[in-house]
Amino acid sequence: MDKRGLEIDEVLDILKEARKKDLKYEDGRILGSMCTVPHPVSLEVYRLFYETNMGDAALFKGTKELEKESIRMLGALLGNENACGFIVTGGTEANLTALWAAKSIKKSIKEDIKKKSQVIVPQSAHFSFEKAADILGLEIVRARLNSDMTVDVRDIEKKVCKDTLALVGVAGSTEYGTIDDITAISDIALENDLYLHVDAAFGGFVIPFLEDVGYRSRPFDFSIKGVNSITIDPHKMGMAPIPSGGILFRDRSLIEYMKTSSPYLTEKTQYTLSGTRSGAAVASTYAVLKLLGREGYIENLKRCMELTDYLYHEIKGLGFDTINPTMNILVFSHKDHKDVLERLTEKGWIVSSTRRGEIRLVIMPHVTKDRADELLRDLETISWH
Ligand code: 0PR
Repeated sequence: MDKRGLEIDEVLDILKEARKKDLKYEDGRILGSMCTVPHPVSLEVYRLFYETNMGDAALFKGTKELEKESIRMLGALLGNENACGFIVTGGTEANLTALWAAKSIKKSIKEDIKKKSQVIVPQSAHFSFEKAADILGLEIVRARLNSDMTVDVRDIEKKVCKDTLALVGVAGSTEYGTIDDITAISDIALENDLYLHVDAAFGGFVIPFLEDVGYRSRPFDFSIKGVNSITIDPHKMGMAPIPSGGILFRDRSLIEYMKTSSPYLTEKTQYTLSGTRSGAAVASTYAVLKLLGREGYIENLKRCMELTDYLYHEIKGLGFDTINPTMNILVFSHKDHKDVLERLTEKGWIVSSTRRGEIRLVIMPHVTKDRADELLRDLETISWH
C-alpha cells in the first residue's frame, strides 16, 4: 500500500483504465454468460444502501424488512408465500446452504454421522455441489441422464441407500437448460424420508413464465410436496446486480439447526454462511422485483425466447445439429466442424461449450437481433468451409 493516499482523480483514472479492459454485456458479444446488464435502478439503490449490513440486521431493520419481503415475493413465485430464506451471494452459496441445512437436520436427529453421507445429484448438476460436498464432508453420487439430458429418475431410485442424505433436482440446467422430473424425484424423497433440494438458480426466473410466452413448462417448485428448498438467483434472469442469489426453504423448521448465536451481535442470531452481508444487494433485488413485476419478467423472457427460437431455426438451417431449447439456452454442434468454438472465438464471440463439446449460447436480455444476425453470418461462413 502507498504511504500516502492518491488524489481522487488519480484513483478514478486507474479504475477507468482497468474497466476499459473488461468486456461489456452491452456490446452483445457475450453469449455464454448467465448474467446480464442489471436493471438501471440498481445504481441508485446501491447509493442509498451502500453501508447496510444484513449480518447485523437489528441495526438495519428497514433493510431486513426488504429482505423478508423479497423472500416472500420469490416464495410466491415458487408456489409458497410462507417460504423463508435469504438473499446470498449467488447459486453456489445457495446450494451450499441447502446441503448444510440437510446435514444439520440429520445431525440433530442422529447426533453422530459416522460414515460419509451421500447426496445424489444429476450428472448435469452445477459444479457448486462438488464444492459444497467437499466443504461439508459429504459424498456426491451422480445419477445418469436420459437422452434428453434430464436426470434418469430410475437411476436415482437405484442409487438411494442407507447413507443417502439428500436428493437434488435441477430446474434449468447450466449446460442445456433442461428441467428434471422434480415430481418423480419428490416421490422418491418422500418414500425414503430424504431431503430434496431443487437448483433453479437460472430456471427460477424462467420456468414460471414459460407458458406465458408460449413454451412448455414443467412443475418444479414448492407446489411439489417433497421439495424442501430451492435456489433461485436474482443476479441471473432476475435482472438484479451481482451479488444476488436466493435460497428459499419450505418452512422455518428447516433452518433452525443452522442458527448461530453470538452475544456481540445486536440481533444475537444469524443463519447464513456469510456473516457480514450486503444490504444493497437485498434492496436492489427488492427494487427490481417490484419494478418489473410478473409482466416485466414475462416481457423480458418473451424477447429472449423469440431470439432463441429465431437462432435455433436459422442455425439448424445452416446444417448444424441443434437441440430443441427448453429455455433461453441454445446448444448446437457440427459433425464436420469440430472447431466451431475456436472459429467463433477468433471472430470475437464469447461463447461457451458443454462437457460433450457442443457450442452453448445463453440468450440473455443483452443479446440483440442485430448481433444474432451477425453471429449467423459468421456461422454461415464456418459451415461452408
Ligand atoms: N446452479 C446453476 C444451475 C448454475 O447454472 C450456476 C451458475 C450456479 C448454480 C452457481 O451460481 P453462481 O455462479 O451464482 O454461484 N452457472 C454459470 C456457470 O457456472 C454461472 C456463470 C455466470 C458463468 C456468468 C459465467 C458467467 O459469465 O456457468
